[in-house]
Amino acid sequence: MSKWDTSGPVAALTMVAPRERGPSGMSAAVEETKSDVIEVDVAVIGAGFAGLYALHKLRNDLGLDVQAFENGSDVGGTWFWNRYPGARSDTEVTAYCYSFDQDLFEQWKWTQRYPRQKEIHSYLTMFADRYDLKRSIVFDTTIESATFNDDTERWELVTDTGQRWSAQFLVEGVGLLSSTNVPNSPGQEAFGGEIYHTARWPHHDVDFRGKRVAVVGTGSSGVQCISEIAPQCGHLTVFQRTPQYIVPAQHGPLDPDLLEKIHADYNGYWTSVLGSVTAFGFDESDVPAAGMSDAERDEIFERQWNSGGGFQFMFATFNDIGTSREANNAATAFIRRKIAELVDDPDTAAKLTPHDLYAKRPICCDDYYETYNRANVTLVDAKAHPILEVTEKGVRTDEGEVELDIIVFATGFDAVTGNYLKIDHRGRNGVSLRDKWANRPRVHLGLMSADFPNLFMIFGPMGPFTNQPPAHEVQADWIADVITHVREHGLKTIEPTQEAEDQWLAMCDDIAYQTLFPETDSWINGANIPGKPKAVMFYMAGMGAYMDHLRAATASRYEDGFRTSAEAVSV
Ligand code: NA7
Repeated sequence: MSKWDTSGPVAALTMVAPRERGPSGMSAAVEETKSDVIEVDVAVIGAGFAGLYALHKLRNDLGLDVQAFENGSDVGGTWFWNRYPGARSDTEVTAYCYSFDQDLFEQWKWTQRYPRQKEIHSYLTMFADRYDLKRSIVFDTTIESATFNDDTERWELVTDTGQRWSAQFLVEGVGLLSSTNVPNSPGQEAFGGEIYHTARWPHHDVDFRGKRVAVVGTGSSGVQCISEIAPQCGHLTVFQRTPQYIVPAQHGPLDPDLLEKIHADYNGYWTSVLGSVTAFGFDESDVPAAGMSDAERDEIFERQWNSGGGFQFMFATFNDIGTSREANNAATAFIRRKIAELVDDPDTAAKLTPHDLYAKRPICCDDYYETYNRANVTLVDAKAHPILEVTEKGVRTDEGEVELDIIVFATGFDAVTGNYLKIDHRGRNGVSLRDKWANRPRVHLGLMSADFPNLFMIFGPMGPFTNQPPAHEVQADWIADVITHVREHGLKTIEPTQEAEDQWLAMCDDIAYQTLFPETDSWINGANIPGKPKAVMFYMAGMGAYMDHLRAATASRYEDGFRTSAEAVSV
């Protein structure tokens, strides 16, 4: 078996401290309960941004009996796992946090515009402590199956530790970008050095000094760790399969004027975040690039380049980069010229220059292109010369063997659907989620799927393509309202109708095909995973418009597009 083969890959095997085991090999808590089914009102899966807020909302605000499950050994989700060098948010932090508690916002002092992993993890730890959440979370525990019992109309959960739980409602915050993608290059077991995946990074420091390092992959994770590792290591070889358009982040301290503005009108700030397209907290442009002169466009691009941010470059410059070829071409021409200016060696610059549309999740990183001017960095075109195998000493391509001490896979995720499909979900009449989603994911409002009653997916497929934490809160609040509605109206279950789900999918497709995003291959449409169906997986009309749909469902008191089952009335 490959060393990646267990629950997904990589150093997960070594980095998480083993659980305390009882005589049978199970944890003490599990020993006590393995034969019993423990009943709760709500089960929450995941303890990242989404799961923690859902737990707080449902347990502390609604007073429900809630149990959360987390496969990591601590809270944090993305920010527990992604500890690679350079890992940081690339969303302006004032919008990359919880909004519902103004005291929390005022008390927590972020140090930087784009905080590092450690700072965000500390924030989530503080959040869990502030609301006393950890006592309701079982860590180091993976939900293996979730089965809807048609008789009891409850979800039955089985964990990898043998525990059995029963819940009326199941809320999953399992992570959009969490199920790791690891190349299946043969020979990984034979490698004499260290191998890591960015999203399963060990909890100990990795010493790069004097080492020969390879980074495979140049998405958001790859570019962040490339820029950070290069100055630390002996030699860095980057295996780039597809070049991307990368603009500077322009990291720095938090803008005191922005903090002042938020302080002066806290609710107004969040209303504007949630009313925008991206929910990133910056002013989005309402000006189209199409029809403007090249000089006028370049002036705006240059200004944005200097103030930084990937989503900002795509959405704060003009309002049609994602929809108009003319606008998109203007943006890509500008970035291509920057690459040529910034990279000294013309051959390297040519390899780094993309020629496709600018229609993936936009990336920003400081000093990325400049990194290739370092004498200790080599760029390999991994499309022309893919890694054929991992050897004892390094990796082999058709150009020969590259000797290495450390291999870093920055190869991304089985995004959006990956973690949902790892759990064997069975809905009404035993219908399997894996079967239902065999050709594409099917989820109404990005939250609920027909035949899977009382199952809520925070940031499930067909949800908004936006900054996540504020959207998590909106979705969890909506879920809380639905659960309250069910309980207060003597209902047992609620689920979307098939018709509503089909209409939502058709609308998501219609909107997506008015943009350029379906025209490039990336994790956004599933094209990064061999064999995965390529499909629209997001609602692309923005956060403000998405919230209108949630409000409409609430206003109809879940009459439109949902069906419910009532509690049996005893006579
Ligand atoms: P991404 O954005 O999916 O990037 C993964 C990178 O890894 C990308 O450059 C891929 O090339 C490359 N890749 C994947 N498989 C291989 C193999 N087998 N060989 C060589 N290169 C490979 O993942 P990230 O973790 O960087 O970021 C994901 C999101 O997390 C990001 O958008 C943020 O929202 C946070 P490809 O482009 O597929 O040719």
